[in-house]
Amino acid sequence: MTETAFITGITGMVGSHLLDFLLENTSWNIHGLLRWRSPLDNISHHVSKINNDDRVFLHYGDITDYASLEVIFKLQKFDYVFHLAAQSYPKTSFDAPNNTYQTNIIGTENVLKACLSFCPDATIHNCSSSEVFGRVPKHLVPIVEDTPFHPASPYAISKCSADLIGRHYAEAYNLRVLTTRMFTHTGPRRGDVFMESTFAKQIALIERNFLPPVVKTGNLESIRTIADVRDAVKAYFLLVTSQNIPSGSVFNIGGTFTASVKTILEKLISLSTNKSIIHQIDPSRIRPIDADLQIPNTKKFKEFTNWEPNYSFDQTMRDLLEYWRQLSSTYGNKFLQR
Ligand code: A2R
Repeated sequence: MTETAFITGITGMVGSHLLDFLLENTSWNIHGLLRWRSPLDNISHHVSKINNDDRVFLHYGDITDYASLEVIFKLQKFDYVFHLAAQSYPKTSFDAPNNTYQTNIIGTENVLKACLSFCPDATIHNCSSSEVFGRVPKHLVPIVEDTPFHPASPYAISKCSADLIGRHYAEAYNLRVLTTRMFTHTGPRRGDVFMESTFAKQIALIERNFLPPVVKTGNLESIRTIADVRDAVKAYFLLVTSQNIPSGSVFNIGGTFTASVKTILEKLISLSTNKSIIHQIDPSRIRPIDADLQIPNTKKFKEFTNWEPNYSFDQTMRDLLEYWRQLSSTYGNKFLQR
Protein backbone atom coordinates (compact mmCIF):
# COMPACT_ATOMS: atom_id res chain seq x y z
CA MET A 1 0.00 0.00 0.00
CA THR A 2 1.18 3.53 -0.76
CA GLU A 3 2.74 5.16 2.26
CA THR A 4 1.46 8.50 3.44
CA ALA A 5 3.25 11.48 4.93
CA PHE A 6 1.93 14.60 6.61
CA ILE A 7 3.94 17.83 6.60
CA THR A 8 3.05 20.71 8.89
CA GLY A 9 4.54 23.93 7.53
CA ILE A 10 4.42 22.67 3.93
CA THR A 11 4.35 26.23 2.57
CA GLY A 12 7.54 27.21 4.39
CA MET A 13 11.11 26.99 3.15
CA VAL A 14 11.85 23.53 4.55
CA GLY A 15 8.35 22.07 4.09
CA SER A 16 8.26 23.02 0.41
CA HIS A 17 11.72 21.58 -0.28
CA LEU A 18 10.70 18.41 1.59
CA LEU A 19 7.65 18.17 -0.67
CA ASP A 20 9.91 18.50 -3.74
CA PHE A 21 12.23 15.80 -2.37
CA LEU A 22 9.49 13.32 -1.48
CA LEU A 23 7.75 13.71 -4.84
CA GLU A 24 11.02 13.09 -6.62
CA ASN A 25 12.39 10.27 -4.45
CA THR A 26 9.42 8.30 -3.11
CA SER A 27 6.03 7.08 -4.27
CA TRP A 28 4.38 8.39 -1.09
CA ASN A 29 1.21 10.41 -0.99
CA ILE A 30 1.94 13.70 0.70
CA HIS A 31 -0.53 15.64 2.79
CA GLY A 32 0.24 19.13 4.00
CA LEU A 33 -1.18 21.53 6.55
CA LEU A 34 -1.56 25.16 5.66
CA ARG A 35 -3.38 28.11 7.16
CA TRP A 36 -6.23 29.88 5.44
CA ARG A 37 -4.00 32.74 4.30
CA SER A 38 -0.65 30.94 3.90
CA PRO A 39 1.23 32.24 0.83
CA LEU A 40 1.44 29.46 -1.78
CA ASP A 41 4.49 30.77 -3.66
CA ASN A 42 6.82 28.02 -2.41
CA ILE A 43 4.58 25.20 -3.59
CA SER A 44 2.90 26.85 -6.60
CA HIS A 45 5.00 24.72 -9.00
CA HIS A 46 2.95 21.72 -7.74
CA VAL A 47 -0.42 23.32 -8.24
CA SER A 48 -1.58 20.99 -11.00
CA LYS A 49 -0.79 17.95 -8.83
CA ILE A 50 -2.74 19.55 -5.98
CA ASN A 51 -5.72 20.40 -8.17
CA ASN A 52 -5.79 16.89 -9.64
CA ASP A 53 -5.43 15.03 -6.33
CA ASP A 54 -2.21 13.60 -7.71
CA ARG A 55 -0.13 12.59 -4.65
CA VAL A 56 -0.32 16.03 -3.00
CA PHE A 57 -3.24 16.92 -0.71
CA LEU A 58 -3.63 20.12 1.27
CA HIS A 59 -5.62 20.60 4.46
CA TYR A 60 -6.52 23.88 6.08
CA GLY A 61 -5.96 24.21 9.81
CA ASP A 62 -3.72 25.67 12.46
CA ILE A 63 -1.44 23.83 14.86
CA THR A 64 -2.63 26.04 17.72
CA ASP A 65 -6.20 24.85 17.08
CA TYR A 66 -6.42 21.18 18.13
CA ALA A 67 -9.92 20.83 16.69
CA SER A 68 -8.59 21.62 13.22
CA LEU A 69 -5.93 18.92 13.54
CA GLU A 70 -8.49 16.41 14.79
CA VAL A 71 -10.56 16.82 11.62
CA ILE A 72 -7.53 16.13 9.42
CA PHE A 73 -6.18 13.21 11.44
CA LYS A 74 -9.62 11.57 11.56
CA LEU A 75 -9.82 11.79 7.79
CA GLN A 76 -6.42 10.32 6.99
CA LYS A 77 -3.95 7.97 8.69
CA PHE A 78 -0.29 8.90 8.34
CA ASP A 79 2.82 6.70 8.29
CA TYR A 80 5.18 9.65 8.67
CA VAL A 81 4.61 13.06 10.20
CA PHE A 82 7.12 15.86 9.65
CA HIS A 83 6.29 18.58 12.16
CA LEU A 84 7.95 21.65 10.65
CA ALA A 85 5.36 24.38 11.26
CA ALA A 86 6.66 27.06 13.56
CA GLN A 87 7.10 30.74 14.20
CA SER A 88 10.59 30.19 12.88
CA TYR A 89 12.18 33.64 13.12
CA PRO A 90 14.40 34.16 16.20
CA LYS A 91 14.46 37.92 15.56
CA THR A 92 10.64 38.13 15.38
CA SER A 93 10.35 36.17 18.60
CA PHE A 94 11.67 39.19 20.52
CA ASP A 95 8.72 41.21 19.12
CA ALA A 96 6.12 38.45 19.53
CA PRO A 97 7.19 36.07 22.32
CA ASN A 98 3.67 34.98 23.25
CA ASN A 99 2.77 34.02 19.69
CA THR A 100 6.11 32.21 19.40
CA TYR A 101 5.42 30.19 22.56
CA GLN A 102 1.83 29.50 21.52
CA THR A 103 2.82 28.27 18.05
CA ASN A 104 5.97 26.37 18.88
CA ILE A 105 5.09 24.89 22.27
CA ILE A 106 1.30 24.45 22.30
CA GLY A 107 1.39 23.74 18.54
CA THR A 108 3.89 20.90 19.05
CA GLU A 109 1.85 19.49 21.94
CA ASN A 110 -1.25 19.54 19.70
CA VAL A 111 0.46 17.83 16.76
CA LEU A 112 1.91 15.08 18.96
CA LYS A 113 -1.39 14.60 20.76
CA ALA A 114 -3.13 14.18 17.40
CA CYS A 115 -0.48 11.65 16.34
CA LEU A 116 -0.92 9.67 19.55
CA SER A 117 -4.70 9.69 19.21
CA PHE A 118 -5.02 8.87 15.51
CA CYS A 119 -1.77 7.38 14.14
CA PRO A 120 0.15 5.98 17.14
CA ASP A 121 2.29 3.79 14.86
CA ALA A 122 3.58 6.70 12.77
CA THR A 123 7.19 7.83 12.76
CA ILE A 124 7.27 11.49 13.72
CA HIS A 125 9.94 14.03 12.97
CA ASN A 126 9.93 16.70 15.66
CA CYS A 127 11.81 19.75 14.40
CA SER A 128 13.75 21.42 17.19
CA SER A 129 16.64 23.77 16.45
CA SER A 130 20.34 24.34 17.07
CA GLU A 131 19.23 27.59 18.72
CA VAL A 132 18.43 25.55 21.87
CA PHE A 133 22.17 25.56 22.57
CA GLY A 134 22.38 29.33 22.22
CA ARG A 135 25.35 30.73 23.99
CA VAL A 136 27.89 27.92 24.07
CA PRO A 137 31.32 28.43 25.67
CA LYS A 138 34.26 27.80 23.33
CA HIS A 139 35.41 24.70 25.18
CA LEU A 140 32.05 22.96 24.46
CA VAL A 141 32.34 23.41 20.68
CA PRO A 142 31.64 21.47 18.43
CA ILE A 143 28.24 21.02 20.01
CA VAL A 144 27.10 17.47 20.81
CA GLU A 145 23.58 16.29 21.63
CA ASP A 146 24.22 16.46 25.39
CA THR A 147 25.59 20.01 25.40
CA PRO A 148 23.41 21.97 27.88
CA PHE A 149 20.63 24.20 26.56
CA HIS A 150 21.32 27.92 26.95
CA PRO A 151 18.67 29.60 24.76
CA ALA A 152 19.25 33.20 23.68
CA SER A 153 15.81 34.19 22.32
CA PRO A 154 12.13 33.46 22.97
CA TYR A 155 12.30 31.35 19.79
CA ALA A 156 15.11 29.27 21.28
CA ILE A 157 13.19 28.89 24.56
CA SER A 158 10.15 27.68 22.62
CA LYS A 159 12.28 25.13 20.77
CA CYS A 160 13.75 23.83 24.05
CA SER A 161 10.16 23.09 25.07
CA ALA A 162 9.26 21.52 21.73
CA ASP A 163 12.41 19.39 21.95
CA LEU A 164 11.44 18.15 25.44
CA ILE A 165 7.80 17.60 24.49
CA GLY A 166 8.96 15.30 21.69
CA ARG A 167 11.08 13.21 24.00
CA HIS A 168 8.29 13.15 26.58
CA TYR A 169 5.84 11.65 24.06
CA ALA A 170 8.40 9.01 23.14
CA GLU A 171 9.17 8.09 26.74
CA ALA A 172 5.71 8.42 28.30
CA TYR A 173 3.49 7.14 25.49
CA ASN A 174 5.82 5.05 23.32
CA LEU A 175 5.22 7.29 20.31
CA ARG A 176 8.02 7.05 17.73
CA VAL A 177 9.26 10.64 17.90
CA LEU A 178 12.68 11.57 16.51
CA THR A 179 13.93 15.09 17.21
CA THR A 180 16.41 17.10 15.16
CA ARG A 181 18.41 20.22 15.93
CA MET A 182 19.42 21.39 12.47
CA PHE A 183 22.11 24.06 12.48
CA THR A 184 21.84 26.98 10.02
CA HIS A 185 20.28 25.73 6.79
CA THR A 186 19.47 27.96 3.89
CA GLY A 187 18.97 28.27 0.16
CA PRO A 188 16.14 29.29 -2.16
CA ARG A 189 12.90 30.30 -0.33
CA ARG A 190 14.71 31.30 2.87
CA GLY A 191 12.80 33.90 4.92
CA ASP A 192 14.24 37.38 4.54
CA VAL A 193 14.79 38.00 8.26
CA PHE A 194 17.70 35.55 8.33
CA MET A 195 21.10 37.17 7.91
CA GLU A 196 22.30 35.49 4.72
CA SER A 197 18.90 35.85 3.09
CA THR A 198 18.52 39.55 3.87
CA PHE A 199 22.04 40.09 2.50
CA ALA A 200 21.17 38.26 -0.73
CA LYS A 201 17.88 40.13 -1.03
CA GLN A 202 19.55 43.51 -0.56
CA ILE A 203 22.22 42.62 -3.13
CA ALA A 204 19.56 41.58 -5.67
CA LEU A 205 17.74 44.90 -5.12
CA ILE A 206 21.01 46.85 -5.35
CA GLU A 207 21.78 45.14 -8.68
CA ARG A 208 18.49 46.52 -10.04
CA ASN A 209 19.24 49.98 -8.61
CA PHE A 210 16.35 49.80 -6.17
CA LEU A 211 18.73 50.42 -3.25
CA PRO A 212 22.01 52.34 -2.81
CA PRO A 213 25.02 49.98 -2.86
CA VAL A 214 25.18 49.53 0.91
CA VAL A 215 24.17 46.22 2.52
CA LYS A 216 22.77 46.82 6.03
CA THR A 217 23.85 44.21 8.57
CA GLY A 218 23.45 43.14 12.19
CA ASN A 219 26.16 41.41 14.23
CA LEU A 220 28.89 40.13 11.89
CA GLU A 221 30.91 38.26 14.49
CA SER A 222 28.69 35.18 15.06
CA ILE A 223 30.11 31.92 13.79
CA ARG A 224 27.76 29.56 11.93
CA THR A 225 28.01 26.19 10.23
CA ILE A 226 25.94 26.37 7.06
CA ALA A 227 24.01 23.59 5.33
CA ASP A 228 21.83 23.70 2.25
CA VAL A 229 18.11 23.27 2.86
CA ARG A 230 18.03 20.61 0.10
CA ASP A 231 20.55 18.56 2.09
CA ALA A 232 18.52 19.20 5.25
CA VAL A 233 15.34 17.68 3.81
CA LYS A 234 17.27 14.64 2.64
CA ALA A 235 18.47 14.25 6.23
CA TYR A 236 14.86 14.39 7.44
CA PHE A 237 13.87 11.68 4.96
CA LEU A 238 16.74 9.44 6.09
CA LEU A 239 15.79 10.13 9.71
CA VAL A 240 12.28 8.74 9.39
CA THR A 241 13.15 5.86 7.08
CA SER A 242 16.24 4.49 8.89
CA GLN A 243 15.10 1.42 10.79
CA ASN A 244 17.79 1.28 13.45
CA ILE A 245 17.14 4.60 15.23
CA PRO A 246 15.75 4.24 18.78
CA SER A 247 12.53 6.12 19.46
CA GLY A 248 13.04 9.34 21.40
CA SER A 249 16.47 9.98 19.82
CA VAL A 250 17.71 13.53 19.31
CA PHE A 251 20.24 14.52 16.66
CA ASN A 252 22.44 17.49 15.89
CA ILE A 253 22.61 17.94 12.12
CA GLY A 254 24.50 20.52 10.11
CA GLY A 255 26.74 21.27 7.18
CA THR A 256 30.50 21.11 6.84
CA PHE A 257 31.30 24.76 6.06
CA THR A 258 31.80 27.04 9.05
CA ALA A 259 32.26 30.79 8.77
CA SER A 260 31.62 34.11 10.47
CA VAL A 261 28.59 36.08 9.35
CA LYS A 262 31.08 38.59 7.91
CA THR A 263 32.62 35.90 5.67
CA ILE A 264 29.15 34.84 4.49
CA LEU A 265 28.32 38.47 3.67
CA GLU A 266 31.59 38.98 1.80
CA LYS A 267 30.97 35.79 -0.21
CA LEU A 268 27.56 37.04 -1.31
CA ILE A 269 28.94 40.47 -2.19
CA SER A 270 31.70 38.80 -4.24
CA LEU A 271 29.00 36.99 -6.29
CA SER A 272 27.29 40.24 -7.21
CA THR A 273 27.48 41.85 -10.63
CA ASN A 274 27.74 45.21 -8.81
CA LYS A 275 31.39 45.62 -7.82
CA SER A 276 30.95 48.74 -5.66
CA ILE A 277 28.86 47.24 -2.84
CA ILE A 278 29.92 48.03 0.72
CA HIS A 279 28.34 47.06 4.05
CA GLN A 280 27.32 48.94 7.15
CA ILE A 281 26.02 47.92 10.59
CA ASP A 282 22.42 48.96 11.22
CA PRO A 283 21.86 49.00 15.03
CA SER A 284 18.18 48.04 14.57
CA ARG A 285 19.34 44.69 13.15
CA ILE A 286 21.27 43.74 16.28
CA ARG A 287 19.47 41.28 18.59
CA PRO A 288 19.53 41.93 22.37
CA ILE A 289 21.65 38.77 22.64
CA ASP A 290 22.75 36.26 20.06
CA ALA A 291 23.62 32.58 19.64
CA ASP A 292 27.16 33.29 18.57
CA LEU A 293 29.03 30.01 18.20
CA GLN A 294 26.90 27.49 16.32
CA ILE A 295 29.12 24.61 15.22
CA PRO A 296 27.70 21.05 15.39
CA ASN A 297 29.18 17.66 15.99
CA THR A 298 27.06 15.53 13.60
CA LYS A 299 28.79 12.19 14.20
CA LYS A 300 25.77 10.53 15.84
CA PHE A 301 23.37 11.34 12.99
CA LYS A 302 25.84 10.33 10.30
CA GLU A 303 26.52 6.99 11.99
CA PHE A 304 22.80 6.14 11.99
CA THR A 305 21.94 7.37 8.50
CA ASN A 306 25.14 7.76 6.42
CA TRP A 307 23.88 11.24 5.56
CA GLU A 308 26.40 13.54 3.91
CA PRO A 309 25.64 17.01 2.57
CA ASN A 310 26.08 17.38 -1.22
CA TYR A 311 25.65 21.09 -1.84
CA SER A 312 28.75 23.27 -1.48
CA PHE A 313 28.60 26.60 0.37
CA ASP A 314 29.37 28.31 -2.94
CA GLN A 315 26.40 26.64 -4.67
CA THR A 316 24.04 27.43 -1.80
CA MET A 317 25.00 31.11 -1.83
CA ARG A 318 24.69 31.32 -5.63
CA ASP A 319 21.24 29.70 -5.54
CA LEU A 320 20.08 31.94 -2.70
CA LEU A 321 21.17 35.06 -4.58
CA GLU A 322 19.57 33.79 -7.76
CA TYR A 323 16.32 33.19 -5.86
CA TRP A 324 16.24 36.83 -4.77
CA ARG A 325 17.18 38.02 -8.27
CA GLN A 326 14.19 36.14 -9.66
CA LEU A 327 11.85 37.56 -7.02
CA SER A 328 13.07 41.10 -7.60
CA SER A 329 12.68 40.65 -11.34
CA THR A 330 9.07 39.50 -10.76
CA TYR A 331 8.06 41.96 -8.04
CA GLY A 332 10.34 44.92 -8.71
CA ASN A 333 10.86 47.02 -5.63
CA LYS A 334 7.80 45.90 -3.64
CA PHE A 335 9.75 44.57 -0.67
CA LEU A 336 9.86 45.78 2.91
CA GLN A 337 13.41 46.29 4.12
CA ARG A 338 14.01 44.13 7.17
O1 A2R B 1 2.97 31.38 8.13
P1 A2R B 1 2.39 30.46 7.09
O2 A2R B 1 0.90 30.46 7.09
O3 A2R B 1 3.02 30.66 5.76
O4 A2R B 1 2.78 28.93 7.54
C1 A2R B 1 3.99 28.65 8.17
C2 A2R B 1 3.79 27.51 9.15
N1 A2R B 1 3.09 27.95 10.37
C3 A2R B 1 1.93 27.39 10.80
N2 A2R B 1 1.20 26.38 10.31
C4 A2R B 1 0.09 26.04 11.00
N3 A2R B 1 -0.30 26.65 12.14
C5 A2R B 1 0.43 27.68 12.66
N4 A2R B 1 0.02 28.28 13.78
C6 A2R B 1 1.60 28.09 11.99
N5 A2R B 1 2.54 29.05 12.20
C7 A2R B 1 3.43 28.95 11.21
O5 A2R B 1 5.11 27.08 9.44
C8 A2R B 1 5.03 28.04 7.26
O6 A2R B 1 4.44 27.14 6.35
C9 A2R B 1 5.92 27.24 8.25
C10 A2R B 1 7.18 27.96 8.64
O7 A2R B 1 7.95 28.18 7.49
P2 A2R B 1 9.29 29.00 7.54
O8 A2R B 1 9.05 30.23 8.36
O9 A2R B 1 9.79 29.18 6.15
O10 A2R B 1 10.26 28.10 8.38
P3 A2R B 1 11.28 26.99 7.86
O11 A2R B 1 12.60 27.62 7.61
O12 A2R B 1 10.66 26.21 6.79
O13 A2R B 1 11.44 26.13 9.17
C11 A2R B 1 10.97 24.79 9.30
C12 A2R B 1 11.32 24.28 10.69
C13 A2R B 1 10.73 25.15 11.81
O14 A2R B 1 10.26 24.30 12.84
C14 A2R B 1 11.88 25.98 12.27
O15 A2R B 1 11.73 26.43 13.59
C15 A2R B 1 13.04 25.00 12.10
O16 A2R B 1 12.74 24.32 10.87
O17 A2R B 1 14.28 25.62 12.01
